[in-house]
Amino acid sequence: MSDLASLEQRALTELQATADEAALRAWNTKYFGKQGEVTLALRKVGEVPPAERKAYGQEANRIKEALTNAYEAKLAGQKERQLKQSLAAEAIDVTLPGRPLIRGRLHPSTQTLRTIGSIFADLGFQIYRSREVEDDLTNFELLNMPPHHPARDMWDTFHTTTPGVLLRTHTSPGQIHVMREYCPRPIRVILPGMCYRYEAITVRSEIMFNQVEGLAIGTNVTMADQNGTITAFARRMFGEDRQVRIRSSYFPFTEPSIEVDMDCSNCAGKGCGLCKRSGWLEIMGAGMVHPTVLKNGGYDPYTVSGFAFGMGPERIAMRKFGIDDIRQFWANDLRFLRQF
Ligand code: FA5
Repeated sequence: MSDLASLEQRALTELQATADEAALRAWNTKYFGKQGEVTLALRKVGEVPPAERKAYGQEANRIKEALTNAYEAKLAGQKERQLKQSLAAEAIDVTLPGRPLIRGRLHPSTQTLRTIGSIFADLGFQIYRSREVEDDLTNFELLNMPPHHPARDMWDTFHTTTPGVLLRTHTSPGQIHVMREYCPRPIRVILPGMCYRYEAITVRSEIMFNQVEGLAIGTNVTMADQNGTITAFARRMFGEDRQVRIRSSYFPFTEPSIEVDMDCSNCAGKGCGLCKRSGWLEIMGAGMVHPTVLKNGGYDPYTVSGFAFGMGPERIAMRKFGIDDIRQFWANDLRFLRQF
């Protein structure tokens, strides 16, 4: 019993003397490890004469518990001290202002596409996404341009190495995809997206540019519907007092075909540098869907009719924002892009 008492005293004194966590753990191994002094003392219960065994066992257990409690209290204190120290040493100054994030913005083409989309949404048009890689059949033939048709000269094309597969030159092949998907139901959609043409790059022409195609098909759709839709669009896009001029034109996939001009927003029709002194700016090509195209889409041209149009959002953005060079759109120059 006296061994136990001196063991407890010694262990407590040594525990008080430990200065860090490593020393604490070493103390724990010395007293509570497999060969630790407390472990051995407990194991000795069997060797104690039976008369003293009970008292010895009780005392040994009390000491074990007292030392374990003291150890755990000291360990917790030690951990708390360490945490306080590291909080003091690695203090974060939460009053420092954060680093400002550079705010992105939408590309002027995207902004224009969204404006166009929302105007046509108000007119009841849905957006239909169509592929940029097309075949010759859909980009040309089904739009009433068989091979060797002279109208193909209007659209110089990027061909892929797979014969007959090309980058679409306009969004019009999308008309075929919508018609074949919707037939025989009526249609009112716009088809926005990239087009590609093998052309000389100038201040007005790029080799890749967006178009927004429009297509409305149903019974009794007339040129009046077409002109009303286009005029409503032009006024929402460019101003309520805009005048629209319809000229006759030619596209193989519309009959009759028209070209739409709007009075120059810069000079209100008086004539200036922007409109080349004519007072008018061209905004899109359009027309009544050609019977052959309706047939290729699955519709009966004797019972339904429709109109289609195609415009260039970059050209529209140029007018709206006063941009004088279309090459700026894909030049990735932040000085240009930050202005919108
Ligand atoms: C067409 O592409 C016809 N598919 C439009 C159409 C659709 C007519 C439906 C009738 C019915 P066009 O080649 O004119 O037509 O192009 C239409 C618009 O695309 C032009 O008014 C112009 O705004 C834009 N565009 C054409 N080529 C370029 C180019 N190289 N760079 C930038 N914009 C272009």
